[in-house]
Amino acid sequence: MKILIVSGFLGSGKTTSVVKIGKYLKDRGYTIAVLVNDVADVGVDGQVISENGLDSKEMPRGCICCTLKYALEGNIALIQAESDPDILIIEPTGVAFPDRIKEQIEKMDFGPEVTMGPIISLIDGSKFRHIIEHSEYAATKQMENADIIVVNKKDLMEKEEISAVKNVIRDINVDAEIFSISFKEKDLALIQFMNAVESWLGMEVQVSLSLEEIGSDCPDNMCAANDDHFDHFNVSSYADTYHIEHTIDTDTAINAATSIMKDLKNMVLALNPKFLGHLKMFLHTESVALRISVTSYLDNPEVEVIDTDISDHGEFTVFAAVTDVQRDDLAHIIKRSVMGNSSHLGISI
Ligand SMILES: Nc1nc2c(ncn2[C@@H]2O[C@H](COP(=O)(O)OP(=O)(O)OP(=O)(O)O)[C@@H](O)[C@H]2O)c(=O)[nH]1
Ligand SMILES: [Mg+2]
Repeated sequence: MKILIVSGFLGSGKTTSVVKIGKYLKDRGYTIAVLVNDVADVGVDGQVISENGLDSKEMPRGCICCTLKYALEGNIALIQAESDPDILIIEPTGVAFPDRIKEQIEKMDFGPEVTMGPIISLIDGSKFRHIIEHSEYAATKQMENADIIVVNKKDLMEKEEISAVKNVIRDINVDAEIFSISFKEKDLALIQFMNAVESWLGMEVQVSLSLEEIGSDCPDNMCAANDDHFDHFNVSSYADTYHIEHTIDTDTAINAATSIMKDLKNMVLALNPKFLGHLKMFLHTESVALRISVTSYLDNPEVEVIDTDISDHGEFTVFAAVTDVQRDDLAHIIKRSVMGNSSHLGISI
């Protein structure tokens, strides 16, 4: 089993790329599992990944780069015992430092069959300036030790901007392979990126069998101070799940979900007009699975309709992880935005 880490700040496109990478490698004949870590109590991305036909396991409530490191070891061991895929893709939270996760894994004793693949680090190129302005140290740290860096959302950038961003990244990490990609489009860069990932996966970098203890608590106060507040990006997070009582059609689902996310965004804007992060929602009814995202104060809700074979469980999850807003405020406004639209959905709480 080879382990591939796909990291990057909140909303940079990790889940979107994990689905693409996973499907690509699956088509190439590899068996794949995905381990996805969300900061809040209820995860969203595991559902999105499963709906896209990949085996996924979710680790909510914390960050695997620190507070959940023992759970990370347990989950990798479980995946190895249960399905032992050729490739395990790990999607950490948007506030994790991927080199720390790699370090933790290298200290775990899984035997010679478990080897490390590359660290891939994504950055939303269209918000590069904003992210660096807000959290230069942490954003830099996410890219410093990556093997492959992706300037994502190229479709939202001007050509000159792409080269300028790549130049800044080159100064941060002289060794990494750097790609500019849109995971929303089929372009040559995407094929080149997939080839690079596959060639990295062909390399045997054995996980050390050192008997060294798994490192004690985070040095330099770099990891999460607790489960939902991350000092280095100053991000708080909250998520809640609601049950839909009635059957609703696709249009109603899209309208209601978009309206909830618009209201939520406006309420976050009132608390922090320049917020960065990710507001996301996953809604599954009898007829449709929807994913809705807002990744900063600059965006409008983006709705993605996912073809689904999985039967209805009539639930939806609303998740918010944003900079410079209190967790209690997030909890409050998530509830308000859902309740304000509850007549469309027949929601029970
Ligand atoms: N325009 C554009 N949007 C993209 C691209 N890649 C991802 N997105 C969108 O960006 C939003 C966030 O994508 P995700 O894949 O959920 O990001 P993430 O990094 O997994 O988010 P978290 O797990 O919450 O940190 C979604 O609305 C995606 O559709 C891209 O290349 N171009
Ligand atoms: Mg994600």
